[in-house]
Amino acid sequence: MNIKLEDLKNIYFRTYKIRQTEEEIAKRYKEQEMRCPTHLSIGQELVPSIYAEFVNNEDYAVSTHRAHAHYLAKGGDINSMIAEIYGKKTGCCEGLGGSMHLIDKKVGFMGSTAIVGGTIPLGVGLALSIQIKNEKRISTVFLGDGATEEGVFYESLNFAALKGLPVLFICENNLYSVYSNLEVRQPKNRKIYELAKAIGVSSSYANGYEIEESYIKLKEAISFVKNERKPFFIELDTYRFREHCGPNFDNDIGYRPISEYEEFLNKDPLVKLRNHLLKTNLKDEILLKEEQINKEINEAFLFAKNSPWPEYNELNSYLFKEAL
Ligand SMILES: Cc1ncc(C[n+]2csc(CCOP(=O)(O)OP(=O)(O)O)c2C)c(N)n1
Repeated sequence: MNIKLEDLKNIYFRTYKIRQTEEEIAKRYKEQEMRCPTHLSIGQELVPSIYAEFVNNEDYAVSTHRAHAHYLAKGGDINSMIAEIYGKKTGCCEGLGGSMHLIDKKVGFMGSTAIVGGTIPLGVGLALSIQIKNEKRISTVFLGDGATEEGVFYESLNFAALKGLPVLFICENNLYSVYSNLEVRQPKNRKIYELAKAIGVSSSYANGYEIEESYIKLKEAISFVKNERKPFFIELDTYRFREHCGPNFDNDIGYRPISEYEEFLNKDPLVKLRNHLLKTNLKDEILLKEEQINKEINEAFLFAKNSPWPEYNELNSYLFKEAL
């Protein structure tokens, strides 16, 4: 592969950490201690893992209901994330938000919401603030293919193009919006990234299961926003292995063909990356690091379980920000 080994290792460890964290959530979900809905990214981890190679803590990012991968890739604190999912006071929203409301300002992860498309204008607004303050950082909006059907998507891209804002839109196209395939939601042969181009936002496409292609295209996209200080839209194909919301597999309900699911499962980039790295002379290092990551994840669950609940009377505490 035409990617430096050091970078490849970083990408793999990030992908592994996200996958294992979510596998652990799935495993423990039936204990009924996590009482909020959770949308897992299992199968979709490669794109945020590569993205993280080219941004730093100064750069902003916002995300969707499927936010765990983006939060962790951006360097978000895992203890705060798991505690948030457990509804604990030590969570990143003090336990009042749950899985879909993740935030870690220390690493520039500025939030996620359950409203499809809801964070698109927030990411554009962050880019406007960067422009006004003449800062070097960029803003990133993670969105799904379903969010491109919301009116706010068009308004936000239009505004970003008009003002020339340093914002990167990363559209993870996993083909589905809940149980509806793209084919029943958008006209045949429409390419989402071409739609962005028509609005005036430069754009590109990559197969999000091809490691090298995604690396090159994401690098180009981020360099463009960093250097040109203009918006860019990148669409990457991906796939989720589990149900839309929850820890289970839902292929039995018939909304997607098993053959399609198996096709993506067979080309799982995490497995591909791991096999590739195990063939190098770094096998011991890889296995040791995986063990460390597993330990970090287990400790995050212990931290969450042992953390206190928020007080009942704190329920309304964060509805309004106090006037300055
Ligand atoms: C404004 C709005 N409409 C509908 C919903 C219900 N809903 C939640 S997730 C989702 C699917 C979104 O699909 P996509 O943006 O492709 O993201 P994915 O779930 O595939 O990651 C829908 C329709 C919602 N939360 N908000």
